[in-house]
Amino acid sequence: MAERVCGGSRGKSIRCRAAVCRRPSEPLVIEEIIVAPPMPREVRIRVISTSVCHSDILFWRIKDFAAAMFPRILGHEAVGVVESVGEDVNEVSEGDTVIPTFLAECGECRDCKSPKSNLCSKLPFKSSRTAPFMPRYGTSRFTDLNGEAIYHFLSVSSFSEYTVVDIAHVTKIDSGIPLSKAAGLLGCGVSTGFGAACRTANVEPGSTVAIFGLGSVGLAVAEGARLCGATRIIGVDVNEDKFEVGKKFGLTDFVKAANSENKSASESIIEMTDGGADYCFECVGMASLVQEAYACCRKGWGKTIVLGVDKPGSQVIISSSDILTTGKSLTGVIFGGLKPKSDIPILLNRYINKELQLDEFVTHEVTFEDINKAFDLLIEGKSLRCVICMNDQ
Ligand code: CXF
Repeated sequence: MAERVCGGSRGKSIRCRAAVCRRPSEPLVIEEIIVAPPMPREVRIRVISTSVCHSDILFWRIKDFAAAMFPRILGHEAVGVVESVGEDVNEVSEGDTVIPTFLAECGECRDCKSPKSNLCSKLPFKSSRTAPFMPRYGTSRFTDLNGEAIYHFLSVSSFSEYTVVDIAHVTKIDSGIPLSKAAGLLGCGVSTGFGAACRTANVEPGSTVAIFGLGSVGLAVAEGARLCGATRIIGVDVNEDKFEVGKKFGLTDFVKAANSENKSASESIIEMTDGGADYCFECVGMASLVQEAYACCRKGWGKTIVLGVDKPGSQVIISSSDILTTGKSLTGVIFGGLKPKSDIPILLNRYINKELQLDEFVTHEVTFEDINKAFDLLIEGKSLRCVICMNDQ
């Protein structure tokens, strides 16, 4: 029978609590589940804290798409401690502090070896299926108490006291660092925004930046742009309160999206910047906003970067003559173009050195039992990040 406690659990199944998504859009149910031991090249992690990101909400809601696989354990932003490792895992050992990520870095494939890509081709990111199983074996490590398999999510599934993650998706953190609950944010939101500004766009000092969507990802773009020396950082959102929040991450101006007056956000930005922003970031996941962002990036050298996750099948329309004659570029990026194992420790050091703001993204904290409150806060636009603290086991 599965063990309830961690001591001496290596090689055995663990019985623990998880917040299971049984049906789309319904509150998660805290229930006991069984977590199998890690297979070769896998790691079983005791989750310390986790947070809800908009992608969890997107896939929690989806009813009629192939990715809607239930029951499922969502969650992909977390920090934890290694409980045990499977065979052939040398990179981490029991007791190590780790950040799991939805993006892999095997370190061996052509992409991992190239500085130009973060898209590991050995364990590739498949957005349409959102990783319902362990990536190497195509099987689940979770079962409910009736013996039914529970699907994984984005190779992380952190809404559980214990989870199993492939070693290619695990970044070891220096255990000497006093661990902040905000560290898990480096597993998705903050790295995505920060990396998009600093790595993908490579924002230069003195540049003008426009950010569509001022959630955590958008504000992490602002934080990155601020640290790169951008002089004007314009935030676009439907919620005016976001300007005040965004000032501490470097926002200098605000444009209300869809603000009537017969003027679109892109028109306002073109006027404010005398022709368009040097860099535009779409952080919502809405095709119409990608078009808006592209419309207001500067001809000749403007760059638009898409970070937001839109509904499957959604299409962006840009005229081919605009593409031909404006010289602007448009690109999308996953995880801000960062390689998790190589770059998360660098970001963490910048945080320790008090350059990169991380704690400022955590606006709320709840216990695991209250995980559904964390969903509500994000859906209502009241939180940037709500950290869910697992109880000591
Ligand atoms: C990700 C979040 C998880 C789903 C795919 C997109 N965002 C950042 O790159």
